[in-house]
Amino acid sequence: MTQQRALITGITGQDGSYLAELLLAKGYEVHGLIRRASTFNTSRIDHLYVDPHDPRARLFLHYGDLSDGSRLVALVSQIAPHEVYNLAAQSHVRVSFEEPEHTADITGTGTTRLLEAVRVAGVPARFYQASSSELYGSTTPPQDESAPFRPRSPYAAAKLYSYWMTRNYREAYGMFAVNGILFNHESPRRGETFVTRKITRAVAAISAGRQEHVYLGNLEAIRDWGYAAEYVEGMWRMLQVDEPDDYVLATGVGHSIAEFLGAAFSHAGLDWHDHVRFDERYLRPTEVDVLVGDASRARDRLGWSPSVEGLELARLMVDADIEALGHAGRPWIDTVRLSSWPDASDAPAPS
Ligand code: NDP
Ligand code: GDR
Repeated sequence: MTQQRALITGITGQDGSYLAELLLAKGYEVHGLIRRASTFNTSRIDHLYVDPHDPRARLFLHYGDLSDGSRLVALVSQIAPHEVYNLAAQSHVRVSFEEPEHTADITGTGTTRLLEAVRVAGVPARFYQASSSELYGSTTPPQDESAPFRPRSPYAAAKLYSYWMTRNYREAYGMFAVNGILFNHESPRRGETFVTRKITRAVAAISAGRQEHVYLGNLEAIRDWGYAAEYVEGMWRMLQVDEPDDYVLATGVGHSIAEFLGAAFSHAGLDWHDHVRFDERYLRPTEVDVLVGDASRARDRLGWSPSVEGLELARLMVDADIEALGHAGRPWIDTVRLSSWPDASDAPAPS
């Protein structure tokens, strides 16, 4: 069988690291786009890295940026991937209100640059676009693939443009290009400024006596939180079916930030009311109040269904952050729970 090659943008992020693990375990050669930074920014994938001089190496990293279209054309031509996963983005909703133009350039136009690179390179790659439940904005839940989009932030508006460009390349050029409309998914590798990880890190620091309070914004918002390691399996499955389509991935269960706080703090024997303070800087000019997804299409057509829901995740993340504090803050590397996916159970372990 031909060696499958995948290109992942955003490989240094939460999802990129889990997806790289999953694809390596399935035998893929994995290529990742990384940004040059003044410090190392590969901590989430360092455990996967093998020196490229080693003949067993199957993970290769390339400098590039979604702002640099000619570099994307060169890389796609050189790698000739069978699958392209576009996970890179300015992914923080609150930050997108501070940097709307940059967010439009990377989270929006960046997708077009990559789609165009695949088209211009003439590579018949299947293309995955990281679309988001933020597209639904103020739409009443439960939200499925036919629910209307009402974006409420520069981030969501940029993702909406990417969503439609992905569909347009599918319809205009016959490209196998799909949108995964993913509801919030978290893990011990979640970025530290997203609310779940901010809370679970604070719980660990407070229970270790290193911190007293954590400052948060709106505690009323409801989110449908799933486990990132399970969601990357759904991404991969979207590219394995015969016909391209768009899919929601979600647990179908919503919890408020306050409920997540309750689960996380009580897991460490603490009462969140004693430690949480309000800071208006964490409010958004326009908030998304309730996101709860309906992933029936993914269940019926892809055989995908999640097994970890929000409050269980809160406990899992608290445990991981407590453990991470114990070894000098090194990132905690959980392994993808491959055992629940039958077609991956006999795959080799990541190198
Ligand atoms: P992260 O914020 O953890 O990772 C974002 C990645 O994008 C990082 O690898 C980052 O690189 C990279 N990146 C940022 N800007 C650029 C750029 N200009 N050029 C190239 N790479 C860039 O996001 P997640 O892993 O959580 O999410 C993955 C994708 O899925 C994102 O597009 C996000 O918007 C989307 N999404 C996420 C959901 C979630 O709940 N996690 C839900 C729905 C959609 P660096 O490490 O150098 O900063
Ligand atoms: P979200 O995630 O905006 O849903 O985007 P985030 O964790 O940032 O916010 C979730 C909710 O928590 C409220 N909140 C706070 N949020 C943050 N970050 N910090 C706080 O202190 C705080 N206090 C309360 C927010 O107002 C919001 O209601 C994530 C990202 O991963 C996107 O890239 C992705 O597309 C969506 O999930 C689905």
